[in-house]
Amino acid sequence: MPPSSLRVVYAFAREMHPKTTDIFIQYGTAGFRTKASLLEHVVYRMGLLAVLRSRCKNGRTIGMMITASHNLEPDNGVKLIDPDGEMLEESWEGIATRLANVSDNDLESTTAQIIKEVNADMALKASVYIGMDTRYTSPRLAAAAVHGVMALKGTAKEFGIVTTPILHFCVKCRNDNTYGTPTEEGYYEKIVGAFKSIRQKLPVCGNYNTTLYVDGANGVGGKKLNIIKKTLDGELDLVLFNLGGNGGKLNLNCGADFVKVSQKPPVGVEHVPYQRVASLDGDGDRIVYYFVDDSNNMQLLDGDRIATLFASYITELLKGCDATHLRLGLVQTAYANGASTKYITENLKIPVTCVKTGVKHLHHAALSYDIGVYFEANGHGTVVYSDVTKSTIAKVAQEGDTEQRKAAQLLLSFIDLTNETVGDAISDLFLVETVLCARGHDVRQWMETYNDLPCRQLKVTVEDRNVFKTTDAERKCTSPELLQERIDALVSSYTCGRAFVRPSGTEDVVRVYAEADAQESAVKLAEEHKGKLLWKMLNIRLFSKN
Ligand code: G16
Repeated sequence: MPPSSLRVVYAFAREMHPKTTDIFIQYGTAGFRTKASLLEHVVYRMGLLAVLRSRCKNGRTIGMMITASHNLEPDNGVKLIDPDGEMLEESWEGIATRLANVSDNDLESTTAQIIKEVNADMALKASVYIGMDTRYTSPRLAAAAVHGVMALKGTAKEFGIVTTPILHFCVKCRNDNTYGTPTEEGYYEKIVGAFKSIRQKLPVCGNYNTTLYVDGANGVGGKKLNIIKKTLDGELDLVLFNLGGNGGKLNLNCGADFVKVSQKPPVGVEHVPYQRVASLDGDGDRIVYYFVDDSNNMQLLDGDRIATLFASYITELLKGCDATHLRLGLVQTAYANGASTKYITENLKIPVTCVKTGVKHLHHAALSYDIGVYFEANGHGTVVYSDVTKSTIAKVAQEGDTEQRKAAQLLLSFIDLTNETVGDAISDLFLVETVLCARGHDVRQWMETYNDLPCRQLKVTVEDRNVFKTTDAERKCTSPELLQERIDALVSSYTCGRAFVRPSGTEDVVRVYAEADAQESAVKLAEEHKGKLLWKMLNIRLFSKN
């Protein structure tokens, strides 16, 4: 494609997706997120960038997902997916931010500069897969994405409404046909097929009950489970709530983020004491479990619990396969409950790595293990397995003794059931159900493994969240000045106290996390931070050493 034809990049922008705001926007934790009305030009430009990324990857397919995941309905967002189904490489985030913020008049020249910088061969073909969530603003943004791809003569394929993880899966399959078929049906075939194959090997036993209630957050995940439900042949009886009808609003007082942060059950779900409930988020990439007890108190089984469940079960299977030389590790973030980290290291004896928030960070750290289990406490996570792991287990499944072959076949199906590209609520749901079924456990037995330290999470709205800088996997604040000293002073008066603050990368807020030995203390500690933070922001100059 000759550079002169970049004229169309400007023409499309000016005529169809003009930049109508000067508000600076940044590629954050999971792409660009803001009010949907501010995003059309950004999504168009990300269509351009996706084509360049595809050309830089020799024409391999790149994904573009239109979603603001756990955010409320008026927001939307866009993120790019790399050829292996992973999040966009971090070094391109700055390029994305630059392209999103230039004026329409500078768009043509900036595109030309970027082509030169990244050395994109414009003669190559380019392929971009586009998916969207159920937000009413998504179709318009998906159209802008297609126009961006067309403007640079790439080929766009639209998947319509899909969960974020389904799109990640399809991108991976398109570039690596050993992983599966790159269609929504191909995803169902792989995941449901693996689940049924496991169920044939594991009879339902003990206290495990095949009924599972699901809170669909009024988003796409519940809708897709409604399709899957019909194909489960009674292996799992899904009772679905919050599917988007009856005026239910996306993520509003429901969904994984609401349940985790507010520590309350969602609206719209019927509650029966001790019945397992899985709560998904708006685009189906996060999941937490909970139940209400007979005093109507909610007991949460969050991402940390799911991670420990997976890690302990995989450890058992590795022992069964006599393959304990394979290194299993767990990756968490600062939000991981201190009790879970203690349980993993002291009881399960599994190494733990702590990284910054954002699945991209967890995913990369997990790849350093033969088997890497990664989860954020908010329910975003999955498991990744190295090629050596897969070939070792496949060999045991062929050549081991009867017991070893049995364990290896179960582990191979467990691997097949995992969406290794990214955290996936649907795949995780079937994995959790597999482990509980294998152990014959109900939610009380799952809960008994360790006791969470009481914790509290709050949001603080500040004038400029960018003044907050952190280090040590976000466990320490380096800016504003003196803030960390104050946090340390506050925490020191609490038993088992721990707290941190960090700027969100998906919402215009600063997040506060606190834990302590008692619920009232955790709440008090978080509230104290909130108070201090606001005061700090209002009086920022008073604290400056200058
Ligand atoms: C996204 C990211 C997660 C992150 C969450 C909150 O989730 O994929 O890794 O934990 O945002 O991030 P922050 O605290 O920076 O706002 P989702 O489900 O919204 O895509």
